[in-house]
Amino acid sequence: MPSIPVFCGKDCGGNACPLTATLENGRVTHVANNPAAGKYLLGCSRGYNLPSELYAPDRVLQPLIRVGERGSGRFRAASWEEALRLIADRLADVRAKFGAGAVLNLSSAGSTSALHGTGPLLRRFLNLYGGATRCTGSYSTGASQFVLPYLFGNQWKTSGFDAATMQYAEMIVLWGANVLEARLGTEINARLLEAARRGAQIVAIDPRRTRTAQKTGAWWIPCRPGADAALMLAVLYLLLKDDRVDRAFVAAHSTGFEQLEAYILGQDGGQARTPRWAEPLCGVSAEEITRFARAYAAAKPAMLLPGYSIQRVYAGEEPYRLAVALQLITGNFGKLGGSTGSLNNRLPGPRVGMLPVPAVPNQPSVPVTRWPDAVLEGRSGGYPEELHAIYSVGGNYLNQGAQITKNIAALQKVDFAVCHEIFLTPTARYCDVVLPAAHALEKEDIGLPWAGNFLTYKPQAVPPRGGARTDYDILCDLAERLGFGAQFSEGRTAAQWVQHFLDQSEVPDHDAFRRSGFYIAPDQERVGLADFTRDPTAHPLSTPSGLVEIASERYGRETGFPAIPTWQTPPQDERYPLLLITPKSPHRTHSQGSNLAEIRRKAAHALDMHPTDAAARGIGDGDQVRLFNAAGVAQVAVRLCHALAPGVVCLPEGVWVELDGDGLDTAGAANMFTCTQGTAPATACIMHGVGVQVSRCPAHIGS
Ligand SMILES: Nc1nc2c(c(=O)[nH]1)N[C@H]1C(S)=C(S)[C@@H](COP(=O)(O)OP(=O)(O)OC[C@H]3O[C@@H](n4cnc5c(=O)[nH]c(N)nc54)[C@H](O)[C@@H]3O)O[C@H]1N2
Ligand SMILES: Nc1nc2c(c(=O)[nH]1)N[C@H]1C(S)=C(S)[C@@H](COP(=O)(O)OP(=O)(O)OC[C@H]3O[C@@H](n4cnc5c(=O)[nH]c(N)nc54)[C@H](O)[C@@H]3O)O[C@H]1N2
Ligand SMILES: [Mo]
Repeated sequence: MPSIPVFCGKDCGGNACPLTATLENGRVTHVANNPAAGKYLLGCSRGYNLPSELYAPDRVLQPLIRVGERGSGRFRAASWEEALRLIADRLADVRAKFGAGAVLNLSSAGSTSALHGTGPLLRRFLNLYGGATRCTGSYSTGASQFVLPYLFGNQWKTSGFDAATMQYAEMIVLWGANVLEARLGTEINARLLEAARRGAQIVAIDPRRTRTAQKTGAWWIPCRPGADAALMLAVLYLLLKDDRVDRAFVAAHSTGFEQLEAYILGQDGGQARTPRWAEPLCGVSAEEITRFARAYAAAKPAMLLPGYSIQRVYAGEEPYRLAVALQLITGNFGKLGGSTGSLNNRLPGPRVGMLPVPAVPNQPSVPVTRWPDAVLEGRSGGYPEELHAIYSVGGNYLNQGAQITKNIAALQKVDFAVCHEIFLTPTARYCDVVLPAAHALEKEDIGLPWAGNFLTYKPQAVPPRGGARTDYDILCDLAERLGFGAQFSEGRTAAQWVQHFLDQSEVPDHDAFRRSGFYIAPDQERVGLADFTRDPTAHPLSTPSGLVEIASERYGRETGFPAIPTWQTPPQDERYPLLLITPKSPHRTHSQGSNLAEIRRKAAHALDMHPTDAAARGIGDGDQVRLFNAAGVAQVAVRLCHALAPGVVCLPEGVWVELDGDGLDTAGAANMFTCTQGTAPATACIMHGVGVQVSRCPAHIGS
């Protein structure tokens, strides 16, 4: 059977995993790992599942124009000509009346590849259109990407590590990182399992004892959500008390440590941030904190791998600043087998061309977390524009953005909303026009990995089903109608762009790359900021001091928050005493697959709850419950779970919301409970550690 190289291009923490597709009678029957990529770069179930997505019976296969109320899901089929004419007319109309900034660009990473990346494609299109309002920050790393430049300057972008260097670690601390289920790069899974087999100590600091923790025999430290900063401060306290601080290393590489030290020791007039102080905050006993601090101090080198979860919480800015401090004062920073404590995936990939996005001077923008507020409040709420239209490509913002009820109101308010989609998602249901987008296996492209020094390639495996078209072709056609077709396409077909990107690349043998689908760059053991660490004078950071700024006066000045990382007590509401976490499902990329029967079966959606919390509410395994807070209410089934810190409930993100007439979500969508306020100062989303309450449904509802 012929098989060809592919990758899925999903924003799943892999993005470009090397895969192959087997074809039988013109149909893709099977997706597997690409043997050309060796034993560490492996795909996962989400990639292997591409064919069931491709051939799903409910794919959108023709342009749809809304005929019912927004959200009703009632559309009529339309010709491409009619749908594109309507969109072009409406976009031209909005621009003429209100200016291009009245369109909100809601693109996301449904596809992440070099040409058909949905983010850059829509940005290029809307920037040439005149500069729509764009979203800044990120649902993924909003708080960390805000603070890391204060610590590292521009070099924050090269502060990650290659997964291959995990082989040198004596201890790997997965701090809120569930990498076997929520990938953070293609290679980490195999490397972590290998490290565990070799006898490296794996520590999992997570409110849940995840499969990652179980499979690696990890030491599980169940920290309460949003309390990592307290736990980190207590660990730092012990390192100070035990005199395990590498003072020469700290002095040579950082500034401001003494300010942090004074704070930790309580010389700021506050309490010393001891393990006893942290215990009630993080739910980990002082003895366990002490055991961990001592083991961490003794392990050389120790790699601290912070998940992105620990910054998607109240005051999520602080844990990343403290993770860096921990790696610095233990001397693990910038060393082979250690890490800087930064986001793992911040290292450059191989040189390759990508779709250019032209800049727009003074482009209006809103923090992504607040997009519905910007629509609902406009200038009166301090936002830069009155937003009249929404263009969404490669995202399911209604479902994936915080506070679903607000998102619905925003989508209801605009004059015009359009999206390109594979499926009729909750967001698509609120659009006026839905255009059928081609699937990953229907497009030729170059894959850009989330982390890793390699590239992948895929030819088109099969032509688009039904009337589907690629986002590139759709936007070319619209650009033509709006008068900037030549600028958008630069006269290139999709295939010519791909060749153009290859011509700009470091890939030496294009034919070999096209055949194998895989190119690997020479250096696979890069350590972020290694040069700086070796010689800080010769390779200074671009911070004011040239060093890592543990205390950043600039941060203090610009944000009004303390120059050093501190503990900030989250607000509490006694009506909502349980802390909800909403992690990734291993079976889905975000909301993708929520509509597919097989994935629904595998993902078996339920609210995980500790038996003690359930018993206190008279709830048994499998019972239907109301999960609620001030933002929303859902009905879900409970699954009793011992592998969860008491006081915490867990509802995986991504399930498509299904509202009944009374505003009750009967599906269990995580963002019914989150809100758009965000962290301060980054205005990044808060999706873990959200206060909720659970009550048993009356029998007649549950049965
Ligand atoms: N399967 C799958 N993998 C993915 C994705 C996906 O959709 N599906 N999406 C990708 C994307 S876009 C991103 S940005 C990354 C995000 O990756 P992360 O943000 O790291 O992923 P999460 O699943 O939110 O959280 C990881 C773990 O942190 C735990 N956790 C939650 N809150 C806290 C806390 O406050 N403290 C601590 N210590 N632990 C906490 C959760 O229980 C979970 O086990 O994942 C990528 N990987
Ligand atoms: N409660 C809670 N909410 C979260 C998170 C959380 O941890 N908890 N995680 C957040 C994070 S880290 C992220 S990154 C966001 C992700 O948020 P989104 O990017 O909105 O998530 P997806 O569900 O992956 O949406 C991608 C959409 O693109 C479509 N698509 C796929 N391929 C293509 C294509 O080639 N063309 C077009 N036009 N469409 C395509 C898919 O069908 C899907 O509907 O969610 C955030 N939301
Ligand atoms: Mo993300």
